Amino acid sequence: MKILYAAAAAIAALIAVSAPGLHAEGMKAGPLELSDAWARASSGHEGNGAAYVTIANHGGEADRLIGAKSDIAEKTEIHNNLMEDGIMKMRRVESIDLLPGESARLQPGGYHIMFIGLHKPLEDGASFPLTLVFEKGGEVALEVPVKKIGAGGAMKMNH
Ligand SMILES: [Cu+2]
Repeated sequence: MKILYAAAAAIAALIAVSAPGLHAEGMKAGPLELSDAWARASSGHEGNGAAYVTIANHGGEADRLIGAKSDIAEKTEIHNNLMEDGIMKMRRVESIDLLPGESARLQPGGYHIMFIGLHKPLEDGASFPLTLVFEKGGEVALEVPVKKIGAGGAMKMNH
């Protein structure tokens, strides 16, 4: 199954590179479908970055996102944003549940893939490879386009 996933990821990466405008179409990896992957462009002095993706589980069994890997930063972690004493804080989490028939949406203000210690800024219009690790689905590689911070996206990041 691993080989199938790798092939699907390679094809999806090719599509992402050749047609950067086509990101509404999800990328299938077994019962999982990844769509709307993007990362926030970082400014020059910012050491951290974040990426977002929607993960749909079309299968009959639950799976879990248990990790993420990239070589753009010293550490790549799964995080969640939580409101604590009226302040938005981020916490590292071990996993994100992917229930059958449901979608987990990683988005600003909620779950995200965190890059700690970026080797270089994430520039608008660029893209980079990210590998998501699933408990049952194994490793799935995708290409993440970098986009400018949108309106309302300037959330303070407190670790
Ligand atoms: Cu974070």
